[in-house]
Amino acid sequence: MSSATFDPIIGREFIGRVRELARHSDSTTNYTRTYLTPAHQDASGRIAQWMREAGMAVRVDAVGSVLGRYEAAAPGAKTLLMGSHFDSVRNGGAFDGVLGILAPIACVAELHRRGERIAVSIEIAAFADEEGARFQTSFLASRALVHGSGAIGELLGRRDAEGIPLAEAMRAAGLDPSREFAGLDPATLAAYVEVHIEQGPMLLNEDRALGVVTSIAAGTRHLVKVRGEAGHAGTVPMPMRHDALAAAAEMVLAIESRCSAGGSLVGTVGILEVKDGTGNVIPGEVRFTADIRAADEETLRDASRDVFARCEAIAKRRGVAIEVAKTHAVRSAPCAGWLQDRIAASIERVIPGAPARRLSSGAGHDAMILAEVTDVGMMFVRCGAGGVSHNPAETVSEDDAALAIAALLDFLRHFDR
Ligand code: HGY
Ligand code: MN
Ligand code: MN
Repeated sequence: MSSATFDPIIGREFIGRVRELARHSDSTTNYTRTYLTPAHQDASGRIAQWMREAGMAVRVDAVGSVLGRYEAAAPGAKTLLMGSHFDSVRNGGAFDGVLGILAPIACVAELHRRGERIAVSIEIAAFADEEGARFQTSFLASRALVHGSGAIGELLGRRDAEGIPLAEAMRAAGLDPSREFAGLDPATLAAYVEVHIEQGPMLLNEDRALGVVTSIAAGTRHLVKVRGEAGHAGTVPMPMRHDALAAAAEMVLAIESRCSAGGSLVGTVGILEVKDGTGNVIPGEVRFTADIRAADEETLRDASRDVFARCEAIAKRRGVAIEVAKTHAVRSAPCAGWLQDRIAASIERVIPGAPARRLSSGAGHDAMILAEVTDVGMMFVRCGAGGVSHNPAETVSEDDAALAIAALLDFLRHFDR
C-alpha cells in the first residue's frame, strides 16, 4: 500500500470519533445502542453536531433519523444521498453502520474546509433504526425515508422486551407516531451510496483495504411460537410429554441442516425464549426467530418453504402447536453497474496497482431499501479481527479508514451526474 494516497491524521481522527460514539451505549458493559433509548438520542445529537461542524444544514426526520445537507455548486442540482445506520445489535461492533455515517461527514468536512462544492448536493442520512434489535423493526428508518409513514404504520404496535410499544417510545423521544409524511421524491436523487464494513473476511484474506459491492442478499425473518404442555419435570413420563423446548430445539437443528445446503444460503436462530422458564418445569411455550438469507429469491423461497414444512412435521409428531409469523422480508438488491465502476475507479486512484475487488454482500443494508427507488452503490471497508462483525471484536484500522475517506472524497469530486 506504499503508493496509496491517504492522510493518516484523518484516519486517527475518524477512529477517535467511532470510539467516542460507541460510548453512547444502552449497556455499561458492552456496545448496544437500540432505537430511541437515551444513548441512541445522545448519539443522534453528537452526529448532528459533527454534521453542523462540517458545514451541513441538519434536520431530524419523523422517525429520528438525522439528515445533513451540503448544497451543490449550482442550484437545482440533484442530490447524492449517502449514509447508514447508527443503531446497533446487542453487544455489537462499533463500526457497523457508524462508518457509513462518519466517513461521508469527514468528506464533507474536507470539502467545506476548502470551500469546495460539487456538481450535486450531498445529503447524509444517519438512519435511526436498521437492525431493529429493540422492536424487531429492521430497516424501519430507511423504509420511512423512502416510502413515508405508510411503510411503518403496522410497526407502531410492536413492543420491546419491557413491553413498551414503539409508538410510546417515539413519543418519549419527542417524536409523533401519528404524524403522516410522504416518502422522498426519487426524481430528486442522483443515487444512493453507502460505505460499510465488509462484515466478512474476503478483503482481509486478500490484503485489500476497500472493495466494491455487486449485490446484496435477500432475507426473511420469522418469529416461530411453539406451544406444548407445561408439566412437572419429575412426574411426567418422557413418552407423554409435549415439551415445547425439545420440539423447538429439533426445529432449530432442522433450520441449520436445511440452510447448510451450500452456496449463499444461510439460516440463523438468534433468539430463543422459554416462557416462564423454570428449572423443574417442562417448557409449555417457546418462541424463536428464524433469519434465512440467500443471494437470490428462488433459493430463499425454496429454503423457507422446506424449513417451515419440517417445523410443521416436527410439531405434529411431538403433539405441539406451531405458529409462524413473518416479521421482516427484503428483496435482494443489485448495485448499479455505473456506480460500481465509479467506486472502483476511485479505489484504483487512491490505491493504484490492482483492479478494485468486487464482491457481494451477505449482510443486509439500508441500500436495499433505497434500491427500491434509485440506483445504489456500496463501498466495503476491510473488517479486521478475522472479518468478524456483530461482535465487540469488530474493528477497522486507522489507515483503512483514511483510505475509505480518501476514496469516497475522490468519488465525490468525480461525481458529475
Ligand atoms: O442483519 C443484517 O444483515 C444487518 O446487520 N441489519
Ligand atoms: Mn448489522
Ligand atoms: Mn450494518
